[in-house]
Amino acid sequence: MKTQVVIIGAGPAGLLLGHLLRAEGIACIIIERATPEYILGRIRAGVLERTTTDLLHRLGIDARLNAEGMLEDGFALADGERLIRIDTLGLTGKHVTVYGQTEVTRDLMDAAPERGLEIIYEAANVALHDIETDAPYVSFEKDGATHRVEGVFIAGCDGYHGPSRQSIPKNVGREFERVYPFGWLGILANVPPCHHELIYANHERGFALASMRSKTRSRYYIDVPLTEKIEDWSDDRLWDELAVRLGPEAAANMTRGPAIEKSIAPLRSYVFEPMRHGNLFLAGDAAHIVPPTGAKGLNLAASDVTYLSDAMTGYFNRNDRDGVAGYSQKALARVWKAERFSWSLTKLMHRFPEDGPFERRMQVAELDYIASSAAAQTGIAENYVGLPI
Ligand code: RFL
Ligand code: PHB
Repeated sequence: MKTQVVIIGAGPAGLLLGHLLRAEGIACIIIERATPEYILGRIRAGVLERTTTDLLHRLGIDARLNAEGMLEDGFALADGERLIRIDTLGLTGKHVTVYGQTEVTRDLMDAAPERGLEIIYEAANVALHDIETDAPYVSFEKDGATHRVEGVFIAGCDGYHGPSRQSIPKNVGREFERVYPFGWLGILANVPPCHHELIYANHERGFALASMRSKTRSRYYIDVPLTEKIEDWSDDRLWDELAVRLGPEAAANMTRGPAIEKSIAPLRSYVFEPMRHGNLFLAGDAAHIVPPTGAKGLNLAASDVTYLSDAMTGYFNRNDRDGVAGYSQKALARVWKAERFSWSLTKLMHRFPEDGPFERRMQVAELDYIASSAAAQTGIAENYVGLPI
């Protein structure tokens, strides 16, 4: 098989890129290891930046987003005593939208056939070849046969563990990494949210987040040591812990219910530079990971593929090579700012085991400063709604 762009991975990065390229008449194929059901079963992001919703509007894949997405005017930081409200709408003129990654992915998958976007699911042993040449290709196995797809470019949208980044020789790239000493234990339940806006809490027992998917479905998280086992967290134990960490007001409004999903995700900051090697381009989690505290992961995948589709469109439709040459640098400039924001909010809102009384006082002072300063709140709001693309 021959195409223009071979995309590996049908997560948000790969699906968005595929649609953006198809909208410009560029041929592409997505090769995905898992089944659609498996991908849709993963509960991940919940908050979309304006930049991401703008992209879905631009693609016209927004009917459900418009009907079901919840526009949020702000969110709160809880410091154990009070709620510090960050009025994102008032401070930046922008909302964020609560609309789950599962729903975004489903909408993009459903729109694929009518837009001529081919997705090959359940492809085994996906491997990249000759990425440094003008004739790169991807091989995979399916239905007992080995297949080969040739393209001008390969887009590695296969997440943190996928083969794309790993096919880049070790000596040409540089990794930057910070691993955190805790994970987030998340629960999804069909109960109304305890508050109309998200609450990020720094309590003496640890971090908690009250989030939501709709008016009848809530998503909550607490941080736990990485040694913690999910079997040790009954629903009751988790609800009790959430009630303590989120504080009396949220607890009073919290409706408990059985978990429809419960899992622990490790936290990591990671960047791989450069995001291009030869004719392979990395996008989304394949190139970088942020801790979820800033709600940036999916949104960064969306900004990467916006840059990448513009670059590839220039190459194929206007014979302009500057875009592909500048992709990595342009994407990384935005990635690093989101890394900084996610890392700083993680540091501010979590109790690190290695921290002593000095670090704690720093958190208290910073939260107090944020509570009293419109300038500080504006900085947080501007990053939370998403920096310009
Ligand atoms: P994905 O979603 O991991 O998709 C990669 C796809 O590649 C496939 N793949 C392969 N395909 C072929 N061959 C192989 N060998 C392959 N190996 C892998 C995989 O099956 C998969 O389908 O990466 P992508 O597209 O870059 O998207 C990134 C986002 O998924 C991620 O950044 C976010 O979920 C992060 N995230 C959040 N982001 C936000 O913007 N807002 C949030 O509120 C938010 N909350 C979260 C999050 C991530 C979380 N977890 C579990 C990591 C909350 C959590 C708990
Ligand atoms: C979520 O709803 O899953 C969510 C929301 C905000 C975050 C992280 C996760 O910062």
